[in-house]
Amino acid sequence: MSDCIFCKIVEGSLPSTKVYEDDDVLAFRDIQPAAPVHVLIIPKKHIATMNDVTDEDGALIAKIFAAARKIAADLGVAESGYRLVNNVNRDGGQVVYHLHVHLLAGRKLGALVQ
Ligand code: IU
Repeated sequence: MSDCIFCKIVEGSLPSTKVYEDDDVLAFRDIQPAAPVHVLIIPKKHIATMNDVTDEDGALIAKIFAAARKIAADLGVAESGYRLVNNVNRDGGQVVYHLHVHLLAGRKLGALVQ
């Protein structure tokens, strides 16, 4: 998907501040952090939204959550706590159409929905 910003980050043609990478998953700092820790965890493979995840992606989704656990531990927020968020389509507030999980932490987070 050539005009996908996150695919360009995966390819390295756009810069990012990486916090985790393996063969299938990349995580990097959000450019507009909503909390002291705000990391986006993405599959390297282009999947537009959660609606496009298939049963074959089960191991990949598990890897995204495993990465979240590791990142939370590495950044020292596992015990204090963190929130994982996936926005889907317009009403969910999705802006970038490449599947991503927000990892938010570093302060007491407020209401889930505004
Ligand atoms: P959303 O769930 O699609 O609404 O979140 C997209 C996030 O991607 C949002 O928090 C942006 O600040 C973030 N982001 C980014 O980190 N780097 C970028 O180049 C772009 C968006 I475009």
